[in-house]
Amino acid sequence: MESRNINLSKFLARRTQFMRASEIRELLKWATEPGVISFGGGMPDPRYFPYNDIREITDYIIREKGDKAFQYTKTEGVDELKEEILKFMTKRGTKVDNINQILVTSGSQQALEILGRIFMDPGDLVVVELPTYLAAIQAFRVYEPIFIGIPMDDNGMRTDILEEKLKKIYSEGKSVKLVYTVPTCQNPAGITMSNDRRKHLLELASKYDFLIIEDDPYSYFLFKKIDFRSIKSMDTEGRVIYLSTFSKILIPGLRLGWSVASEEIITKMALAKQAIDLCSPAFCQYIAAEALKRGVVDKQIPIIKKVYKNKRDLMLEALEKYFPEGCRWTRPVGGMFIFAYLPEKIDTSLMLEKAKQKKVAYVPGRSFFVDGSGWNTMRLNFTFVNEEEIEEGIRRLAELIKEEL
Ligand code: PMP
Ligand code: G9A
Repeated sequence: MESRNINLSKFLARRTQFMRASEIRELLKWATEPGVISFGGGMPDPRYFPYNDIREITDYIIREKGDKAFQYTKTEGVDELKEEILKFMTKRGTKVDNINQILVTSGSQQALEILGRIFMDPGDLVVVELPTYLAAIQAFRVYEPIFIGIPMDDNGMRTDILEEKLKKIYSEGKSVKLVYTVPTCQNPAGITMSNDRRKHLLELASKYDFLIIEDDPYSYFLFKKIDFRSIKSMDTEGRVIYLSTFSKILIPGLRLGWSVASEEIITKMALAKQAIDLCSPAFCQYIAAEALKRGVVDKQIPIIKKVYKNKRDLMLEALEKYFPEGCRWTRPVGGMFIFAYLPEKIDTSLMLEKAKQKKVAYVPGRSFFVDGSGWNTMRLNFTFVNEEEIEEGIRRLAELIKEEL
């Protein structure tokens, strides 16, 4: 067929101008090639995937439940899975009243997109942490909110600063619609918000009438005993939309996450989901339900946690040994990431091309900041690499940084 060059931009919807590639997804194109030491994407260590369990479960599902598992299913999710999620959440301290408060999504990433879709109009004020999860920014941005970044310290989001901002915003006759937070083992900073701050955030939500999105993929991997409660578990007004995922506690290949919120919110989310993908894969949902039922998830969590803690320690040691003066980094209490601040003259986005040549990958930090800062920062994932690669990878990075100084 004859091919002609068309002017595509003439056809594209306005919202496409707000679409940006995720730095993490871009990295995947080269960071997983042989020889590259990748501190890039937040990928689990594949050596610890429960291959045998999943093989047995898959056989069982095909044999016993194939008719349902190979079929379309409800948009809200397979009831059997939602029952298991309810028990799992309750056991972990967040009581869910009934399964109508749960929506199964295609990864929690889909929930982020749905929440942008149902809640954000152009110009709406949305609060996020500085830094925050870049793919949440990516999902929300197409709906054109105005982001307000709130700094963090070792106790998480500075809710005192948020309160000051809220006072000012409301005195100008405006209002905040949503606060998005990753309160436990934050991505990218590894910080966990204290209980006092969580309570304060809820008080502010009530006083100033906004919703909270509590995104929680990592609370399973807390390396030291910290007393914390999910924000959702303290939510008496139905203001919190809680998100979690099977990606880190089972396998990301299932592409399954879940949301917990009031029935009213879940109904709206499900309506949006219908138009996106009708339902999440039933086959995966039956596998996840069975994995919860058989205790595979409960078995995986402590195994993975131990491995990740050791890797975090190895990375911290290597950073101490190799990174030059003028660099500082977070000491994460859990999760998968260390966040490093380099001397201000270094632009880590520009430096990435050289890192590629040295076969070491990291995520440039700028995309985690909604205020345009963070050009001199980088996120280092410590879970995907093998233990023996960590020191060498950090040595390569340190060499690069010294060359830039
Ligand atoms: N939120 C946060 C904070 C994440 O770190 C991730 C994955 N890295 C996600 C959401 C999305 O995870 P998934 O779609 O695999 O459930
Ligand atoms: O592969 C992805 O995009 C998921 C990983 C998220 C992250 O690295 O934070």
